[in-house]
Amino acid sequence: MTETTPLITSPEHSVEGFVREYLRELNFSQGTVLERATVNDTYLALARTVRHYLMARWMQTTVDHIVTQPKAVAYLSAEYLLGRQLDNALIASDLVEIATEGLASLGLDLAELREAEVEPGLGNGGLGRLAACFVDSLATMSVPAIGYGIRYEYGIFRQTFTDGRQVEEADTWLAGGAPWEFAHPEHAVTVGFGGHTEKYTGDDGRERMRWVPGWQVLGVPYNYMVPGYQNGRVNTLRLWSSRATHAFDLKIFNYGDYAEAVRAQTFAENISKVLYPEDSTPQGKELRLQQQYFFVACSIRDFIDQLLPAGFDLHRLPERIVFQLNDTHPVIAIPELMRVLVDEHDFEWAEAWDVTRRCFAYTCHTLLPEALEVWPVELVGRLLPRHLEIIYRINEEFLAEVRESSGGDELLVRRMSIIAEHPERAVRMAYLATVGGTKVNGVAELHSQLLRDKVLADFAALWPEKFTNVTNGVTPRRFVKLANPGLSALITEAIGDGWVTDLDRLRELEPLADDAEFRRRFREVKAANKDRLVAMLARRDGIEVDPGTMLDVMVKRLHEYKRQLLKLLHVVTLYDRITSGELSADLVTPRTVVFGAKAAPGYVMAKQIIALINHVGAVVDADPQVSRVLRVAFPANYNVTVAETLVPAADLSEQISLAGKEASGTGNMKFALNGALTIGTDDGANVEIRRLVGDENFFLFGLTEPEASAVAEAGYRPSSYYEESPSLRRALDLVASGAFSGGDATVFEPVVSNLLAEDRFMVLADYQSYLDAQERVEAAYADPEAWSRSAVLNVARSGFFSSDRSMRDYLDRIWHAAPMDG
Ligand code: HBZ
Repeated sequence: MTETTPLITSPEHSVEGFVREYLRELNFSQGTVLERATVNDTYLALARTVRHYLMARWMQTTVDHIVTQPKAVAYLSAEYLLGRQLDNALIASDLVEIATEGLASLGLDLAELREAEVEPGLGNGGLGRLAACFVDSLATMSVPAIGYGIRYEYGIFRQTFTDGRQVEEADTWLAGGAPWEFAHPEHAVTVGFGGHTEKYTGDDGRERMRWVPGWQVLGVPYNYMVPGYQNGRVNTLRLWSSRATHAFDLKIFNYGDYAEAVRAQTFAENISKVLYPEDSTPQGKELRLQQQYFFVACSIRDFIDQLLPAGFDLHRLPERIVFQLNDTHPVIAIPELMRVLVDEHDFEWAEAWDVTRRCFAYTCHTLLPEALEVWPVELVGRLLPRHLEIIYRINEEFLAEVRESSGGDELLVRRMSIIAEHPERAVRMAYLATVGGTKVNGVAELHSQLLRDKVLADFAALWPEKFTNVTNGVTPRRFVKLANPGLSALITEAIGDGWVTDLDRLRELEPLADDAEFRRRFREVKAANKDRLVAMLARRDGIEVDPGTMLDVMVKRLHEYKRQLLKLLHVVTLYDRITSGELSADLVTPRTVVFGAKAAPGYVMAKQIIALINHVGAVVDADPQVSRVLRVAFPANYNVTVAETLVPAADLSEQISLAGKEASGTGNMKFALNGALTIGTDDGANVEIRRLVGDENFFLFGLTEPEASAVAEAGYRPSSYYEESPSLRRALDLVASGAFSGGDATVFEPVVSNLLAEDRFMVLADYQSYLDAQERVEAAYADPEAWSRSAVLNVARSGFFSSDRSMRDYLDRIWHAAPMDG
């Protein structure tokens, strides 16, 4: 057993203890007094105080990992969309009441301090948020795990609207102070780029290769606490920040070229400067590949050199670690580990390959071909010449295997090659990940099936046992307990508080769906959540919402496949029917349609759709007859913090992607868990949600995946739907007429003509089915008792979608690692 040093103890878990600690922080760390403190000062002092309560657990967890040397999970993700840290730290350490009371005794309001925190938005959307949920679950389940990623100085851009159009602003999340991070420059590691490779003869007389990088940067680790929920555990999230190496600037300083030295610094720091805001169409930018290699090289070095005991036999590496690759962004880690083992640790190629393959597993998050990363060979060769050689050799040996097992099927060989030949020679990262890891998983049943049958079919035929599914999940701590305190209290009163870490227990609520008093209280909670949302939208966005209306919510990245346009066509159709007199406003269920969506800055169509939503919203709101029953609210800068208020207030959850395009969705899970009913297609995890909550508690519409494929195969003609449906024609004509663009018919012409000519995601094909489903929604909503019964059943039957369950599935099917406690 390793000897370890004695550990600190926590501050006293009482109001007095808390206040003492808080004032000490305010005075000693913030260097101010209450009378002079700004809101930000009081927030920072609070964050540091709460941090202190978690510190002993963090140190203890770290020591336990050192002492017991368990098999650990390293989650490699270019994104962590964390959301605010304070609230989560408060619930994890069970300090909410103590802090509320303690602060109140000082004349401070916890709610106000909480608002001062700028969320770390180090991710684009679902994939980044999933990583954040997973590290939360791993900590709560006492799994020895570490999250590795990038400490972007600027996270996802802040969205504002000018004339309804998206404008991006830099996300300066670090500006107000960063109380949750711990920089460890003493553990910085060096990462090489560029240069060349050369043969040399080792001391043992063997021929070897080595990489002589052309330039280097430092990776400085920043540690963040990942507190488990009231279980005494705190795991670590380690994000890397790039710096210039000392050697580099010293050399230049010695030449006396001060300006050049400073330039070098900036150059190095650029690597972790900004998160790329493209969520599904990677642009193949050189800096992006630098980011990817930077963080995985740092992480592998960190694990091997610092976290393993000295003298550890690396042949046994798979006993101590599994690296989970969050999509293809970290896949360059596979040739990097090969390089470390072969070039730096003298492994034979075959030995190294055997170890490497057992250390990695790959999660795919997409089905869109344009989202599959490929890196031009020219770029990889220039930036990472040794890695390109290694990739070539991996490919050569792999293709020899394919040739042999297929009896020399050269077509198959070409199809499966890790190197694509057209349109340019490029490395297919998904193929490299599939060849170089033990397992490949999709993120919902349908998605995993389609991966096996379509995207990676040749690989699934070769290695059927490599393919598996792990359906996504979300953390009930953040998305129920913290976001929906009213519902949480109601659930806890009914079934106790075990559900927070064992979400299947929500099943025990099922009988209460038939209890009128429970349903009444459930509606009361929903109404209070709507009031909270209304207050937030008024304060934050100056948007006025009537809490008495049905809240119909579509929040997610703006992408054509997600079909915000379908939702918008529903709005336009309602508007048209009311203004034309076809439909009396009195017969329409009053609703507020809420959109939240950021578009990738270079995605022109997505940005036009945002403008169209805002313009339709303005016209709808300006019409007194229509706005009585229909409003459109589009708060700018949708993020995790907004989701936490919006999701618990929703009545209707819009999950309307074209079947076969949304890998899973995780927003869909958050809404169901908070008692919204879903209107959705048979896509991603919607399939599983519907199966669990029951057909009668879900509004299904649209083509199925096989149907959509068949339509595409036969030749989809969107204009035929336009010709055959008067209602669709009127909606599209209205948009095309300039009715939502001050009479200027050219503004949204590209949107309409794209729908009529191409409509890649079959909006027009699903339009009628969607409208019919919305009519069923209206009918159901008219009966509050039946609606709330369905809503309660949605909650009761959605326990499966806890990310704790996802983590159990990863542990059993992929990682073969175990929790520390029990
Ligand atoms: O990952 C999403 C999927 O679209 C969604 O269906 C799924 O639920 C979620 C979690 O599995 N994918 C993303 O969010 N993807 C990205 O954010 C992304 C970011 C950078 C890229 C490519 C994709 O270069």
